[in-house]
Amino acid sequence: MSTTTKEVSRTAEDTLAQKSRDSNLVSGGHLVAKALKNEGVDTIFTLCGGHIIDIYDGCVDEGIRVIDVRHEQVAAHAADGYSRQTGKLGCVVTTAGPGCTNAMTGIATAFRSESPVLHIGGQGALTQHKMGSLQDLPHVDIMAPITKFAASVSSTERVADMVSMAARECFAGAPGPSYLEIPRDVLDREVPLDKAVIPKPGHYRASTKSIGDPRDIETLADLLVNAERPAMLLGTQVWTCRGHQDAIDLLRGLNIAGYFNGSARGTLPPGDPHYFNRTRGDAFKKADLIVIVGTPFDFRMGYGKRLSHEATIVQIDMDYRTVGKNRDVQLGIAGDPGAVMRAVLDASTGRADNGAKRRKGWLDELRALEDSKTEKLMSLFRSDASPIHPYRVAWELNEFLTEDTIYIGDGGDVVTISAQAVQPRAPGHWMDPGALGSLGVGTGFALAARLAHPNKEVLCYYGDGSFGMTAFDMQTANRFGAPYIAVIGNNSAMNQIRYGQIAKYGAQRGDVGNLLGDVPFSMFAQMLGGHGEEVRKASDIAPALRRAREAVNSSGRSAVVNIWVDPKEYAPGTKNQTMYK
Ligand SMILES: Cc1ncc(C[n+]2csc(CCOP(=O)(O)OP(=O)(O)O)c2C)c(N)n1
Ligand SMILES: [Mg+2]
Repeated sequence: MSTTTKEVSRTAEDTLAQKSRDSNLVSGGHLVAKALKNEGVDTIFTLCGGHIIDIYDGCVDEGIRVIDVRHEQVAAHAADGYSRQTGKLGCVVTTAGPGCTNAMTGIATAFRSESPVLHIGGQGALTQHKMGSLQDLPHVDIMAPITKFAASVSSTERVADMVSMAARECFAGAPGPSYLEIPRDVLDREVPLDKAVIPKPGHYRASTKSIGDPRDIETLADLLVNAERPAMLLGTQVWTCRGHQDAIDLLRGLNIAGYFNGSARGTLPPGDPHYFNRTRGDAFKKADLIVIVGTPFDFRMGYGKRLSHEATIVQIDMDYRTVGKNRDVQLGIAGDPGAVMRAVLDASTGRADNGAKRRKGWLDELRALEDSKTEKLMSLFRSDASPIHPYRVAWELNEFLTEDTIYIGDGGDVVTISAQAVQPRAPGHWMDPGALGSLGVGTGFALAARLAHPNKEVLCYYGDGSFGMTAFDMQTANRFGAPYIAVIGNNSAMNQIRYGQIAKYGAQRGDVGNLLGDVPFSMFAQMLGGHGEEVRKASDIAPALRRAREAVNSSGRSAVVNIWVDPKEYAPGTKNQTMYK
């Protein structure tokens, strides 16, 4: 150690000693960490910057894990993913200016997916307000339209109070993100501990497990008990509010056909008598009662237009504003989906006849249709074609999943196709970007899922376009002992968009702005010390996946299986351009 270094470290020690003497003082960054701890946050995702370092120092004191990534977009997706996996508040901390703007896609994704994520961002000192300080931007104005709450903190005494306030806002109605800007001098300043407002854990929140109007519970119980052909669609909120067991009990108790989308995929495993997958459109045309739970009538639902006009429609949602939007409903309930479904089950139990037996024929009819639809897809799923058919990859992925594999889809056409085959085996084991459709979510989600569940396997299926967006944080996953299996459906293009271009402008002019070239991504994993391989034959997919699993488990490094798929094959939705309809 040189003399200068010694001097520096002695000075640092002195400062620390000084700090411990002034234990009645607390800085803004330490107040952030205290409030996060009180909120149950055990991990923050971040990329450093001079404006925010005092938060890290506070996290050291509070025992909060600091996961530093290489791009703020990944930090925000990881905070979202961590929240999805733990059921608690996710937290991303970014520096001022570009730190904030880089994280915006992740926050916007959480906004459209209704994930409770707190984004804390740095800002120039209040004393330099509007003077043109480094990285100064109007963060609050920028973040307001994509958050439930966006504010700046103007006094150190209020830092913890406002962190708690922003966190509370994340859980108002349907969850979502909040943004809190903390100017540098507010964050660094020390104030007497007894002057700081620190809401007491467990004393600044109400339960949000509302059942709505109790009379509506009775009405819905009546409707369900009397329905001949009921179908339920369970969406992301069912998982967000951890209402999956309530959903399962209701489906089983009343013998109802269940369909699942978004994060609710995996609520029931394939093979369960109440799990249906391929017949949603048929059920929605023929059902006499359709109950939509925790998912809006947005583009994924054809804005509600594809539901039978003869059926009685019931919508349950955490957001009052979502109920009845885009599509009339006969009954709307604003409340916690799990609590509502439990109350409806309770209200229908004990009735002389809950209609369960009567519905056997309806479920049998759907099951037969379901089986014949699967049968029709089998030739694609089993295809030996060369180049590899993307349906075959999807099928192999499904075969490969275990009860403990968290599956993440991040890509265009290949991932759309995978949704037809991949059926997660347990609740919470499916992650997708949600309604924002943001490519690049995969790496942050994978990192977060593995950190939240160190004993589970994480597999992310990427398109080659998506992989290129955020893959560098695979190194972060390796660095923090959170390795995962990356599978790439590589068609050397942004194929989902390319299809529409070719259809509209012809083959000659259709390849503009969408060809990516052939990249042997296996070498990327190898560069990071992990296992990587290229797959060009359908029969090689399964063994390659097994080797990747073994390599991740034995080396602690992420693996890449780069599968070359046929760029001329597309998903039916891509061919019909249904995403724009
Ligand atoms: C961040 C972002 N940019 C652009 C798009 C538009 N987009 C949707 S699918 C797609 C192609 C994705 O390519 P790839 O991941 O390789 O999957 P492929 O369609 O080729 O299977 C693009 C660019 C988007 N959804 N998100
Ligand atoms: Mg591609």
